[in-house]
Amino acid sequence: MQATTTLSARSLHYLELEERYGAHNYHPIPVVLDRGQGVFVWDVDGRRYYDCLSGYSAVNQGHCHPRIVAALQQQAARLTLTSRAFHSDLLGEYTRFVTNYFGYDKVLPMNTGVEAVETALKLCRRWAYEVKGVPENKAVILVCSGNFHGRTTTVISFSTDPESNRDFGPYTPGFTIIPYNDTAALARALKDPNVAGFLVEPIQGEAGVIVPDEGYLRQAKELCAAAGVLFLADEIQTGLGRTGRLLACDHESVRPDILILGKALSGGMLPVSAVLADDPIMLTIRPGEHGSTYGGNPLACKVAIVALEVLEEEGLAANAGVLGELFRKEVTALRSPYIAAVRGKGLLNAIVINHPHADAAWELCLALKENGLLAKPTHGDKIRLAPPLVITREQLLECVDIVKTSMAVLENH
Ligand code: IF1
Repeated sequence: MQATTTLSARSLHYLELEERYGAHNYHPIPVVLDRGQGVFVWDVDGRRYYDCLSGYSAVNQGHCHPRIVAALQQQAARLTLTSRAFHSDLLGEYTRFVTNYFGYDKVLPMNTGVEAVETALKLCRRWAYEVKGVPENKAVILVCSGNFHGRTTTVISFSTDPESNRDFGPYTPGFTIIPYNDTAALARALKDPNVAGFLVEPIQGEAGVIVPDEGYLRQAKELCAAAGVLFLADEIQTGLGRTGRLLACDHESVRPDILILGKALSGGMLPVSAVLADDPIMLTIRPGEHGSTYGGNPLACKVAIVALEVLEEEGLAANAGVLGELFRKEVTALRSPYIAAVRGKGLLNAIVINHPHADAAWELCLALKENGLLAKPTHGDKIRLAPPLVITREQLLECVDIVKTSMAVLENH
């Protein structure tokens, strides 16, 4: 039985506009949303859904969190952008707040996640030449197969996913790819004296929520430290409470040399990203050597302060830890023959579908949508389920019920 997805004339109208006038760089689930609040979003026909993607973990605080919206509105009416040609009161306030919040000397504010990743790569290379003494243009940064760090030309240069990098060459050199969750491979790669850094996702999100072995991050950090190599943690998706701790690295008490944040740093209001590091690394970039028009703008600073306050004051990391355990326990208890595995940490989880048809995960997502839950497959047979961290126990159990009900579509598929 195919999951029938019925679209109203109103929804079709918007899909047609996108089809006609928008680039075709995505294949979305066929639903047109026009409102969000907390864990819920509504489509243009007023149907309500649990948002189990959370804007790819950008709305950890829930859609349109009232305190964050109020901060956005108030600052938007006062001062939104000065450029870094001048100082602003909020940049000073924000830099103090965010460096104290995460325990680093300095922050370099950017906008999108991939801009922060690019910034971290430049910082790591600059440190390698100026501090470690790597010969000019010889710096190597280690990355993992299955990585996803964004879509700029340099970042896709070290992607192992053809969908991300086919026909976008020539690629940026200076990266060595090693297997994820493999400390022996890392140790071997670290023998190269030109290695400047190791860039890693504490959990690989896009690859299908791949959780490394307990101890991997700690051992990797120790190997990097012993080799005089920087440990760069991309916490853009795993950070900010998503996995049950403030940072996914906190599960192993690992302090990255360079910490990369994005997405929920603004609670889903606007692109805000950040790179944090201590002075010996951060001060290798001097005035005029890096920046961006909107980086550190007053609006972003104000919103980020409140988004981080909400995260802490509402205990969202702890909630993610408790409800994530419950989610994996309840889904496992379904004992569905169509679920090969459920894995994750906190409220970053994925269900691996076991079904002969290649489109089974997609069909299941269409059925989930019909039953009031939005999710999307990643890499074919995995469905990422990552609701906002404000979800309640009752709401989470209702989501599990929706998953249970929707599995029926796979029986006759
Ligand atoms: C898309 C994926 C998720 C990220 C990590 C950096 C970035 C991302 C760990 C770049 C962004 C987004 C991008 C979006 C879909 C989504 C995604 F499927 F692409 F991989 F979440 F898993 N590091 N991830 O997850 O941040 O520049 O986008 O702000 O490109 O389709 P960005």
